[in-house]
Amino acid sequence: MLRRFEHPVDFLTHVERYRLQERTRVEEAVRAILDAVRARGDAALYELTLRFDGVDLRPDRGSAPAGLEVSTAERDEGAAAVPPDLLEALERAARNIEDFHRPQVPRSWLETRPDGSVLGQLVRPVDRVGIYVPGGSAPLYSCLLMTAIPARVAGVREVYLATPPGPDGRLHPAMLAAARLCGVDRIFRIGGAQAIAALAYGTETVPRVDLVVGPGNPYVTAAKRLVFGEVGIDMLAGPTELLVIDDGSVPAAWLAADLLSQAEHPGGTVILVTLDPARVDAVGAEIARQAAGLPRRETIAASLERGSCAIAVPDLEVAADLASTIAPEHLELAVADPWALLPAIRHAGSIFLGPYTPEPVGDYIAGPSNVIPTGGAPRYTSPVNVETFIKRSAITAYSERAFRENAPAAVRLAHGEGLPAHAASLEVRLEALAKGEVNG
Ligand code: HSO
Ligand code: ZN
Repeated sequence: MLRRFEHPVDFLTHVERYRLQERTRVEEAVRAILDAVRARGDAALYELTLRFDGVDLRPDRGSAPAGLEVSTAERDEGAAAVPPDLLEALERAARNIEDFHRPQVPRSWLETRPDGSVLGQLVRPVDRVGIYVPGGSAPLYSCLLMTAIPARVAGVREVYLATPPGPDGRLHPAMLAAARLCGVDRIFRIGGAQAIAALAYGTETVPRVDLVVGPGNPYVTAAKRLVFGEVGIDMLAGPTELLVIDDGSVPAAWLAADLLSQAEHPGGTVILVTLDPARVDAVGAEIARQAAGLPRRETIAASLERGSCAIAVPDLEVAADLASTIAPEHLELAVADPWALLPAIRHAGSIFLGPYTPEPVGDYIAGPSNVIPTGGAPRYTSPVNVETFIKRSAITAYSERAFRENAPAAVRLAHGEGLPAHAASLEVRLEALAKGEVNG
């Protein structure tokens, strides 16, 4: 059942408290893991993999498969084991993801000003990206497509995958097939905070990357926050969130199914904001009925008991305002006229409009990435996209005239800041020009 709040302030406090708890509770444990990998490299990775994933990957252990990196033979063998209909579905998803991201590629630009100076921006991709894909609770190969494809479209040279090994040390065949589809260069069977540490710091086996992307549990998310600065990160994409705004126009059974889809992720937060107080009970009853038949009902029950909740509000304006304040990862506008409501939404990671856009079309097939900021981060950042994998170098080329006209003001500013060596770099040129020592 969804915990019901009568007052918006209590409702918002509940959501924020849950998020804070999720952000901070694992930080100490994560620091210890990061330090171990930084200090002892591969040896620490083998130990932590044995401790957390229950598999001994040390090459001298005789257990197959061995090693932190997945061999070419294992990659081929795994990918070949994927049933054709699943492969076709992966290919369809890959096409849709590529189609959505292609038009996002930004262009470099240069502009020549009347004074002869040239200013601009040079767009360059990151060299090497490490993608983390969760695999413990479910092998989220869809997240691999949703990150590796925009990275490739952006022109990233080297794409690595880190994902936890299964109990037999192997990766899910569909993960390997997805990796082949999007041209992943190297695959490491490492999970959790230790995978983030390996990608960020580098070890004997894992070369350090420039940017770490991908979703993860609270350990992975805390690790990304702690390594940021040594390495770039996409954003903080922690346990999933879905907020549904409901005006009664979509069947309660459909909304219950949508909410359950995200409650099926460990630690998921699902929130119903409805115009009709009776719908809280109707959707709640449907949730209970449908959940009883789902194999992951324990995970679902835990998700529903923690951050999840419901509230009835007087009108759509209040609903949009509450949703924007929460800034959820996913927002469904399950209302008769979603386009009329859209302008009132200020913050949400990915927005789903109308009765035929349940959140899972975004998880798997529509095209926009399913790696989306959570925990309120949509207030200031975006889902993974081509821009995630590029940066822009500023370009400045002054002409003599531009220099003559602008340098004196720069000299004044430098003296004002008390930085005479800065001023001198400009003055030495201005003096030469004044003496006619240079012609240009
Ligand atoms: N809803 C998850 C992504 C996902 N769901 C992948 C299923 N597979 C976080 O946005
Ligand atoms: Zn999902």
